[in-house]
Amino acid sequence: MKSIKERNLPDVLLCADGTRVVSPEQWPRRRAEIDALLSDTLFGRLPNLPFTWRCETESEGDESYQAGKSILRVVRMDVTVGGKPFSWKFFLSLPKRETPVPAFLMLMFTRKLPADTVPVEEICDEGFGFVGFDYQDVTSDDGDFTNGLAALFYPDGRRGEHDGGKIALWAWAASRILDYLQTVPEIDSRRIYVTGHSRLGKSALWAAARDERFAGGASIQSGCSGAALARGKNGETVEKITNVFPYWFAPAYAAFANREAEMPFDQHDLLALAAPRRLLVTSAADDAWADPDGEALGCAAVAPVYALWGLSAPAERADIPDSIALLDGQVGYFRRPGTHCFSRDDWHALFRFFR
Ligand code: GTR
Repeated sequence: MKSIKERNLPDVLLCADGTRVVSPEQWPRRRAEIDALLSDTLFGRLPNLPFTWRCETESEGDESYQAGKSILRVVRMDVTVGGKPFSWKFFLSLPKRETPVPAFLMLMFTRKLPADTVPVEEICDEGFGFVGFDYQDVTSDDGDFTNGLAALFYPDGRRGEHDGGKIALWAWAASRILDYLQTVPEIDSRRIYVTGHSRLGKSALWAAARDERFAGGASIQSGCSGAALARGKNGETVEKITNVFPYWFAPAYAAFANREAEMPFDQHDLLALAAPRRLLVTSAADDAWADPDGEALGCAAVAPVYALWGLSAPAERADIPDSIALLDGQVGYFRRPGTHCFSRDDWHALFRFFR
């Protein structure tokens, strides 16, 4: 594997005017620069339109839900953006505890509320609340910008070069649910972590990056344009991803196909926007398309940022075994054997890391 040095990454601590960030006090300025870079060139900016939100409980589970250990609530989110309305549903599963619980907000691949592809009962048994929504309930996973939230932001269904794509819209939806979660007494509002798998791992990283009310995030095999470094990447590349999924990103991103070395950022910049909050990156050993080594190096490359606060991230290693759990720092890295999937083992890493 190519080392961090060999990849010639842009210096995450170097401001555009040549000043170097050496203290936490200086970080917000650099943070704003990175946020602007990624907003313009990677995920895109959503048009700055006024919005409102309100939530309505649609149903509550009965006493037998999870053998009476937890409560279940299906909630409808009603938003207006630029005066136009749209609604979608999400669900909460919260263990009955005396004090507010930390919670995971998951962008999910299932329309079933409550989801049966996620070990919700086990998550609650571990003392975490679980909140989930189906990403395609927000807007479709394709190039059609005339449905759902996309239609509110882009009334004619068209986008400019730097406009936000579907990932930006899914992340925006996660932030609206976070607005509501801040008001839920059973949840500890200072400990809400956003997570998702693959394309939704990329979206979770962008949600955590943009919304500092998230106490952190966990990307599960987010790969290309997620946690994996673009320079020196194996498997999927900027060219491949922007050919097949141009609508996930700002149209401007495609200009960097086969020109990764010229990008003004790399994916450690995305991870840096989570600092100094908790960040977990996970890989599957057989997930060559995502590039597990590139994901591990992304974590190592963000270490200088976390070091500003005296916080640690996994150190760079030349060889990484198929099973490894580096879960003691403020940035964690986890790899397990097997293929591309948000598995039970990945959840166990989340429990250990966010406990
Ligand atoms: C793949 C895509 C990946 C990843 C994955 C997924 O087809 O190339 O970047 O996002 O989809 O979301 O499952």
